Formats: sequence, C-alpha cells, structure tokens
Amino acid sequence: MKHFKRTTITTALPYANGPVHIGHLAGVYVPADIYARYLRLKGEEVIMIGGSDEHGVPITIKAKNEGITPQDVVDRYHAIIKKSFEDFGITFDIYSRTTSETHRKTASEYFKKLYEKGEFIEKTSEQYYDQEAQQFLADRYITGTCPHCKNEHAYGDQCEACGTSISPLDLINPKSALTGSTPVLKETKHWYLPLDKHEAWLREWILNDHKEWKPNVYGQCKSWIDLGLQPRAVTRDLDWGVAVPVPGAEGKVLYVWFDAPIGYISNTIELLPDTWETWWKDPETRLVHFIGKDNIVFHCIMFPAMLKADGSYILPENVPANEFLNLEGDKISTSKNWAVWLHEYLQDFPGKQDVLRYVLTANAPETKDNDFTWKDFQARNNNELVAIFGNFVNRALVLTHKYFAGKVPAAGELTDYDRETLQEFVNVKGEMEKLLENYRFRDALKEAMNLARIGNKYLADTEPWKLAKTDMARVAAIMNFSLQITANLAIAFEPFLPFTSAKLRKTLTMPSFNWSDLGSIAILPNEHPLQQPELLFEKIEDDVVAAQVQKLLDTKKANELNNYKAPAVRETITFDDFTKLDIRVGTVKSCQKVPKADKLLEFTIDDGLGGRTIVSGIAAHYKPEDLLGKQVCFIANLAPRTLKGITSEGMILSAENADGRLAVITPLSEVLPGSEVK
Ligand code: B3M
Ligand code: ZN
Repeated sequence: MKHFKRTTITTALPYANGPVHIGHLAGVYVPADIYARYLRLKGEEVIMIGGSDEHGVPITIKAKNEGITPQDVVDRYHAIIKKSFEDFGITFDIYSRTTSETHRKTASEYFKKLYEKGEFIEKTSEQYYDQEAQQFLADRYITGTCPHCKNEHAYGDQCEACGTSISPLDLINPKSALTGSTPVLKETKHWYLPLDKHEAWLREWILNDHKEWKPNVYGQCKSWIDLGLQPRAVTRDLDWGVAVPVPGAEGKVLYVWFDAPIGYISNTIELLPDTWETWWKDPETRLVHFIGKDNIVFHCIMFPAMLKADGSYILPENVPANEFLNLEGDKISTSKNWAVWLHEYLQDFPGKQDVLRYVLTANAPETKDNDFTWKDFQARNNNELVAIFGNFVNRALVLTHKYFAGKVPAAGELTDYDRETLQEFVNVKGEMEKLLENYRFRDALKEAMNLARIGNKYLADTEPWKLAKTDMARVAAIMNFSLQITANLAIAFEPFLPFTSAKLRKTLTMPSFNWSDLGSIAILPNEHPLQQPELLFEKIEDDVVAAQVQKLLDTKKANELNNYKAPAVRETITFDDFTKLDIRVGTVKSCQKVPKADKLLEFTIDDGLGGRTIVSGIAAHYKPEDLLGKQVCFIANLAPRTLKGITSEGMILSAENADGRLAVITPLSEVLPGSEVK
C-alpha cells in the first residue's frame, strides 16, 4: 500500500433542507469519523472536512412552500445539522457552509480559472420558461405526465411512480410548479464541462489504477464510463447559488454539483488559510471522499474532471461510498418523514449516542443496502453492548474494587490458559488496521467486540470470586489480566464508541492512550488507581422500542392521509336511476365464517320482512362477534347470487379506505329493521 504523509478526509455536504437522520450517519459520517479517529490515534496528520450544502433547487422549493427565503431555510437546518453532528461526536476539523463568503469566492474563482483556460464549452439550448413568473424552470419545477407510466405527477427530472429519470422535454402536458401555467421553450446559454474529453484518462485512472475501490463504486464508475461520457452543464438559470462570474451570465448560477464539491476546498481554506494547499495539492496527501452511493458519479467522475481541468490538484485516492440504509423495510425519505432523525433520537435516548453509532456500524450498508429495525437496535444493545462489553468491564472493575481496594493488582506468571487467551488477541492491532485501512468498518468493529467477548469468557472461565478465599495471588493475576483487556477495549473502541471509550479511560485513569498499545497486557502499571465504575450501557426495554415503532406507524398513517386522493366521481345518473336501488337498514341476527372461504361471512339479517341471508366478503376486516346485533345498510333488491353454495340475497354496504380497509355503513341512530335509505 502506498505511503502518505497526511490524509484529507471529506464527507458529503448534506443539503440544508432538512435535519440529518440515521441514513446520513450510517452512510457517511460515522465511517468517516471512525477513519479519522483511527488515523489520529495512530498519530497521523489528518483533517476531516464537513459542511452544509446550501444551494440547489430543493432548498428554493422548500423556501417557496414555507413562504420564507432560501437563506432562512439553510440558516435553520445548518444549525440543526451542525448540532446533531457535534452531539454524535463527529470530529470535524471544520463544519462550514456553502453560503460562506470564502466559498462564494473560491467557487467563483475556480469557475473563472477553468473558463479562462478554455476548459468549458458553451452551448445554447431550449429550456422551459415560465412567462408569468418570468424565469427559466429548473427540472424539479416542471410537472406533467410521465411518458412511461402515465403518472400525472411526474417531475421534470424523475417520475417517482415508476422511478425512471426523465428529461423535462419528455413530459406530457408540462406545467410550471411556480404558477401552474404551461411553460414555453426558450433559448438559453450554458457552460458545459466536456466529460467526453476526460473519458480516456478517467478510464485509465479508475478502471486500471484503482481496482482496489469497493466493488459497488468501481462497478458504477465502469458502467458510466462504458456508456460514454457526455458534456455536463455546470451552470443553471436560477437566482439561488454562486453567480456565474463571466460576462453574459446574468441570472445564472453555478450548478449545485459544481459548487458543492468545491465546498470541500473552501472549507479547508477557511480552516487553514495559509497551509490549505498542502492538503489538496501535495502528492503525499491522501484524499478520501466519504459519500453515499447516489453521489458516486459526482465524486468519481465529475469532481476529478474538475480537479484535473484546474491542473494543480491531487485526485482522490479512494471514494469508499456506502449503499443505502433502509428503515423498517422502507427507503428513508425526508419528504415522507420516514426517518429516525438524529435530534429526535437524542431526545428519546439521551446519552445513548454510542448505542446508535454501534448499531449503525455493526449493520452498516457497506456492500449492499441494509435495514435498520428497532428490534435489531434493541437486540444489539441488550445482547452485545450490555451483555458482553458492559458486563465484562463492570465485573473487572467491581471485583478489583472489592478485592484490591481499586488498585491494579500485581500481574502474575501467565498460566497456559492465560497464554491461550492472550494468543486470541495479540494480533488484534494488525487485524483491525488491515480492516480499517480498507474501509471495512463493520468487520473492524467485530474485532473490537471480539476482544470484549474474550474478556467475558476469561472471567467466566477463571472464576476469580471462587478463588478469593484460597489463592489471592492468582486472583490478583486474573484481575490484572482482565484490567489489561479493559484498557485494550478503551483503545480499540475509541474510533467507534468515543463516549464509551472516554468514560472507560476516566474510570481506568489511563496513563497512556496509544494505538500502539493495542494487544499488550502491560498497559496499566501495578498499583495504578482506578475510579468507581460507571455503567457503560443499560438494557433497553420492550416498551421503549414499541413506542419508537408506534411513532413510525403513526407517520405511515399520516402519509396515507396526506397522499390519499379520492377516486374521481363516476358518470352522472338521473334521479330515476337512483330510485331503482332499494337500500335498507337491517339488524344482524347471526354472523359466522363461511367454511373454506377466508374472506366470506354469512349473515342473517332482520329486514322487517321475515329475515334474509347475505354473504359478504368482509371477513378480513371484521370478526363475526364485532357485527352481531349491529345495524347495517344493504341493497335489498340485488339479484340473488350463490357463493360457496349459499344464496346471498343482497349486499352489505361498506366504505373502502385508501389502504383497502373496509368500514361497514351503519345509521347514526337505531331505526326499525327494514327502514328504507333514501
Ligand atoms: N448535497 C447530495 C446529498 O446530500 C449533496 C452532496 C454534496 S457533496 C459535495 O446527497
Ligand atoms: Zn412514470
């Protein structure tokens, strides 16, 4: 592996149009933070750059919907996002924003340099223009009918019903989302980065020189490149963003995907105004981009092409993009509120940052999409953090306080069993390094957890509490060994569970704290004083988890309500048509399941005329006893039909809910059986 002097870690800049959720944390920020903490712990030079992405159309749409300015939107969410990251211990060296003056200047100059070097091509094309609003329409601002699936609410860039990406010109019956008017086509000039001209070196650089990139990243790059790269517009007609700094570009801004990655550079400049170039231009710097899979093309193709076009920058050494984390089986969605928001998690689970960091790393979507479930969250907390890690550390500390007044007792001669145990973790440092340096954080975490498992087993097998009466020297040796493992845990877990590691170090009053000590059983000196142990983790009960699941069910319900569109009204009928229907109220005298038919219930209805039998397909919605004695409405003059050998004389009326649930119709006050409904 190539040796680097220092590492520049960038993390995708989240859009400041909503708070951040577990998907953000799992996909980008926790892995980046693990990597940064690990390198720092090894004494390497590292910076970790973050910030909010505050431009782009979604932010202007959000502002418009809420009747506030885009600046108001980004001010609100930048503050929330920044706080969430701080709360979760994500150790950015800087977390800034793309509306900063430094960024505006940097992005503007970046464009200008490329423009002056002749790195862009200019093209005029026809784009939709809203004459009422007097502005060009971003793709997201145009809605219409999807040419593929005929969904009437498709956007100019994508149809969410069938998932196809489309161009606004493909939309049938396009409408402006600003005014509802039909947009017209109008000519406009834009600047394009000719990716086709960069294709040859990109192919060589990625497909040949970076075969070690994660298969999901490499594969996506390969299919883009094999398809043939096209020039990509880097400017937009929009009034929110960094103004295009060249003549003839009034009313145009840099495309958000041109300006956002430059944000990494601007934020480094803001952090290190004098030395930033070392972190971006010295070939001995390792540049690593942590992102989610939807950002791969921008970080592996477009941004490198921008860096190359400038000519003075290094290229990323790796782009360890993750796949997506789903939530309880469904895709996380900010607009549908289908997410576990970090700030809400902390309200519900104060102080439990590390539990979430643990679960999200143990189940990280490193190679494929994964699912977060509250049940898994609870199980990992209770069965792994509490039962293994917490339990071992607590026993080691409590026993030392009990037998040795809270001081590290003298180490003894290692027994064969001790040696066997030691053998199981002497290589932990090397193993973890290999995994961490290859961005395999879940497996690295498993190694760390394995250390706790080894400790737990060691105490269970050696049973020092049984030896306390007979062999205090051996008890001392066992406790020393256990405490050394505890010190190892404090080191190994620092990148993953920093709050827990800090607690543990405090309790151990740990003299040194070096990655190089990992695997050693001589970290804590004899007689070294320990503090009273604090519980590292606590059990999460069923009702707590049930409440979280209920919260999600409520969200689902609210979404259904918001999205429900009543079906269109049918063809008009005359009053005579209506009077042909004889609708009556009857009282349910008996009700039972129809054998061998899951859906059917057989009713005897008192209809005031001696009674009748009706078979109704509502068994999935009601149990027979739910309806017994109730009044229902039914069609009395429907031609009889035979269902499963039973003659049904009429039909019981129900309302059908959006999700298909049926609700039987009943009169508001009781009436005599056989009363007409009119
Ligand atoms: N804001 C997209 C995203 O949040 C975008 C990342 C920019 S990284 C330069 O998925
Ligand atoms: Zn469609």
